[in-house]
Amino acid sequence: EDGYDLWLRYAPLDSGYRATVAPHVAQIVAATGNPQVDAAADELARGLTGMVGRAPARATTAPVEGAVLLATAGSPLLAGVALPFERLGKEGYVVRSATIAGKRVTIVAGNSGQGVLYGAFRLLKLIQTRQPIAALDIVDAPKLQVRVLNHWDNLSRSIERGYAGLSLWDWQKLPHYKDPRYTDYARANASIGINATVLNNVNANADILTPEYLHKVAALAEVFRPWGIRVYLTARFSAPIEIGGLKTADPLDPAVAAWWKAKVDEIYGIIPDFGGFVVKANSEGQPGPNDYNRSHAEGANMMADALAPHGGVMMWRAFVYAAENAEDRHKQAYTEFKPLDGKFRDNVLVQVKNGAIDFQPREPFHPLFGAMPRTPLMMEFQITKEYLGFATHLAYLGTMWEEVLQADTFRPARGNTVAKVIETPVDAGAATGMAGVANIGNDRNWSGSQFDQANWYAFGRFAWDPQARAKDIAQDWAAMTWGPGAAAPIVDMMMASREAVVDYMTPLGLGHLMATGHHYGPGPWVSDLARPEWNPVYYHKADAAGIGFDRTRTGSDALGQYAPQLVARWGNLKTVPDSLLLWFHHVPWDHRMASGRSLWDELVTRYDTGVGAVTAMQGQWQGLQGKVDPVRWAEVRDFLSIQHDEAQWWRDASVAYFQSIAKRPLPAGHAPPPHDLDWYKAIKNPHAPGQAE
Ligand code: BDP
Repeated sequence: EDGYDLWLRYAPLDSGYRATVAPHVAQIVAATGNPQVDAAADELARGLTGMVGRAPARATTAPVEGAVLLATAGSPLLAGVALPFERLGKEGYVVRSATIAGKRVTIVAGNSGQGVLYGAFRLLKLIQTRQPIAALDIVDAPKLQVRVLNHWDNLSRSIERGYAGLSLWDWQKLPHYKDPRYTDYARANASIGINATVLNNVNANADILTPEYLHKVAALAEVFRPWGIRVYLTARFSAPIEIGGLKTADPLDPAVAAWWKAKVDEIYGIIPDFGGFVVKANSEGQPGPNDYNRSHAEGANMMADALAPHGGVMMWRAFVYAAENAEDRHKQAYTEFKPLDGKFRDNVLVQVKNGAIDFQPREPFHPLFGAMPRTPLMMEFQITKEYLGFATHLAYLGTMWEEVLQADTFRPARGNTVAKVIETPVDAGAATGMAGVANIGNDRNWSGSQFDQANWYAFGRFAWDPQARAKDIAQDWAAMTWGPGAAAPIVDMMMASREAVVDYMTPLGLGHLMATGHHYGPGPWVSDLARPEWNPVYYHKADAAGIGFDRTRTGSDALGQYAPQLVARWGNLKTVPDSLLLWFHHVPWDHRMASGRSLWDELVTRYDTGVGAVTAMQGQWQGLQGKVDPVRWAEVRDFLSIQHDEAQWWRDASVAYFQSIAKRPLPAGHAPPPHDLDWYKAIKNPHAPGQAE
């Protein structure tokens, strides 16, 4: 095993459990003709063959004792059975044990083929995780409508911030050759409820919208369709100029609107179930409506109007910060978007990043959540670990996502968590969604490491249910991916892993301290980049007096963008959690922490705690030797040793640098960095993967 099979390994069951399953999976009955029901039946057959050891019989009618029945509402197969279709929505399912015409069967039903498909994967998961399946009654439906991966894939097949090889999309061979891997990609996504994919980078190339590429995109859409996945594209705002021959991309120019309308009509002519667009506008050099003194709403609405007649969705990113803007970067998206609340069309989803700044190992939730009650907001998580050690460091992001989703916005009142904000439609017709920046490439193991598969998996689960719990998800993933016997210690490793990264990279609310270019190694000293907010010194503001970014009223007052309850809690040194201390406050080095240590001593202690946590993971993994398959085991062992060395590097470089400013001795029992600061500063990493093109 090399990881290619992901969590869909379908390894043989032990005989005891198999004996309880086999009588309930004797036959698969599915009326054919619905491509998604057919996909469900094929997947079920594949999974059962692997796990039970023999292929179940297939039929279209006449279930035998122990059949699994796959059917949509209204199917004659379900005649006489009352099922709660009204609770399932478009994509939900019921999995229920029942007796039909004297035969015991398991029903997997939905209002659509897609619901049936998700139900089939649920049944497979029950077996993969060794649950009893004799008396099932499960009803489930996704809480969000658009559950989408954002691939940051360039047409050259390089991937921005991707650490798992090249893009899966082999544009040169498409549309003629459809790599079988596209189907496996779609299966994996369907298994976790992902129903949409944006194929290309948010830093977009307009060529994707030319007919040549649209036919290639159509070929992918065709492969994905039976798996319930719609294709979306990023649209470069200046495409009317670049590929349309117009002189302007001004959203209020009728010729521009007409160009987009014709372009969208053309796309739907080629891809009838095309999902829509994602746009990154006026951010990091991308063109946008501000170039013409138009607002983000005017830009988004113009494109949304072109999509609306086809049912298309316009995902407009709120990740904006401008070179000429001296405002704290934390504040800029809120400043720009909050006044636009209620001004976006119904089919616009404003896509808000996790963290006001940029996907750091820990940030407070983005203040836009809860602040735009009349605008559909979708969450954007980064699955690819740009700021958490790429694919080589083991960091399970489920805990981070749960922390953010369960954060209380206190808007309009206590209890309105980020999860509730994104799952509650702002009005009857409004869309909901969650986006994840994909960590997938053409590496055999898809994600660049075995454990990064867990983040892809967890993203799907949270997009299905933002109230899900990281631990439950880790348990399922570990059991399916490594086998139920190995799951418990693996879950322990996963649950502690993200905090370890926080500790050895950016403890106590620090953030964005990465070296130039690659975001991999430490560079807290960097101060020579063109824009102030690209420099780590901008974020930590360490000086002789202390460290941290004063974002209270005496500083940038970014804190003022949150609800008053949070202003009170986070604005007070006595009540702000340690985890956000330096995010919001500039704190004297000798400040007394809850632990009783001085801030300086605490900082050093945290760095060492982080390194120690990686040592602990190495020990836990050692204990799994022989309990999981050898090739994957060895790979993880070796990656953990990379992580250990690099955690130490982060710790040593950071301690050396901050000590040069704090000018305090290390607390007792903490070793000095083995080299001087200049040695760490001299380390360059010019070939770190995943750099921007
Ligand atoms: C930043 C990445 C950059 C992306 C940008 C974005 O470093 O490569 O283009 O996010 O989300 O974190 O647009």
